[in-house]
Amino acid sequence: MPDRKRVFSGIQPTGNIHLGNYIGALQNWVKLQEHYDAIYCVVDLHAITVPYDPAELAASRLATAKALLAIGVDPGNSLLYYQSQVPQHAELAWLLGVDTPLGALNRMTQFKEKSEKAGQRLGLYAYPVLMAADILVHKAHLVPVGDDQTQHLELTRDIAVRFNGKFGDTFPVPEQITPEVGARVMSLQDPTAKMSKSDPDESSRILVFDEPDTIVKKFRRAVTDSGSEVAYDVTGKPGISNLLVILSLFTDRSIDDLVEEYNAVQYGSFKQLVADAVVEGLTPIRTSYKNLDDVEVARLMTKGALDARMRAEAEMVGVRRLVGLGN
Ligand code: AQP
Repeated sequence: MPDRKRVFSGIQPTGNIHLGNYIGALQNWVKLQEHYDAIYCVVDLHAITVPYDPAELAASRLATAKALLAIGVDPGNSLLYYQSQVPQHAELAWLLGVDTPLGALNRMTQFKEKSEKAGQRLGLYAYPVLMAADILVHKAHLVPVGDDQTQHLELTRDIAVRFNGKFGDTFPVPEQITPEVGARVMSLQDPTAKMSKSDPDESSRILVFDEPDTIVKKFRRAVTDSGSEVAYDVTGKPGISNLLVILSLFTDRSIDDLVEEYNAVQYGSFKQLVADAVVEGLTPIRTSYKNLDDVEVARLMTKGALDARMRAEAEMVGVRRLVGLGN
C-alpha cells in the first residue's frame, strides 16, 4: 500500500519473549498493523552478534515467529519474515557502514554493555548499522520499539540524513514510537534495571509463555520498596511503580485510577492482583501459541521472505544506482 506510512520493527530470536518486549514494543506492532503498511522481522542476524548455539538459534527463530503470531501479528495484514532470508538487509548495512563515523558507534551504550559480557566483537560494534539498514531498506517512516532502542534510532536518523545529503533525498528519516506507559519495563528483582532476556536471574522477568503458577510465584518474589503505600514514584518506589505500570497495561486503566483504588492495599495483596491480571491477559496468547502448527508457520515465514525480498530489492535498485553500483 504505497500511500500508507510504513512501519518497521524487529525482535531478536535470543530467548523467550518477556513482558518488557510485549509491553514496550509488540503490543504496538499489533495495533499499528491495522493502520499502516507494517513490516516485522525476526532479526536473526542480530542474534548471532553474541556467542550462540546454532541448534538453539534454529529452534528459537521458529519459537519467536510463533510467539509473534500468537500475540496477534497478522500475516494477512503485515509482512513477517526472518531477516537472514532477505540479503538486502546485509547489503545495505555495508553500503551505510562504509561511511558511518567510528565516533558515533563508540558512543553506543548497548555496545559497551554487551561487549563487557561477549567481548569486543565486530558484530556487536556494527549492530546499530545493521539495524539502520533493516529500517531504511524498507524506507520505513515509523519504528515501534522500547526506549532502550532510542540511541540506535537516533543513529539511524543520522545515517539517513547523511546518505540523503550525499546522494540526494532517498530515505525518510524514521520516527520512533514508544508507548506512553511501559516504554521501559523494569526487572522484578532490580527495578532500577530494565527487564531483559539476558539477565541470569529468571525471576527478574515474566515470560509471555510462563505457566500461570510461575507468573504468580515470580510476582510474589518481586522486590518492593520501603513503606507500605501503593503509590507511583519511580525514584522513591521503583518496584511498586513498575508493578503499577504492568497492572495499568493489563487492565487498561490509568495509573492514577489504580493508585486511588489500591493505595491502602498491602504489598502482598497488590502483587497477587497484578499477577492475576497478567495471567488473565496472557492466557489467550498461550492458547493460540499451542494451537499453531510448526509446518504452517515455516510456510508463512518463507512466503513472507519472498515478498520482503521483492520489496527490498525494488528499493535497492535505486540505492545501488545512487552510490555508483547500479547496472
Ligand atoms: N524492558 C523493556 N521494556 C520495554 N521494551 C523493551 N524491549 C526490550 N526490553 C524492554 C523492546 O523489545 C523489543 C525487542 O527487543 P529485542 O529482543 O530485539 O532486543 P533486546 O533489547 O536485546 O531485548 P532484551 O530483552 O533487552 O535482551 P538483552 O537481554 O539481550 O538486552 C525492542 O523494541 C526493545 O526496545
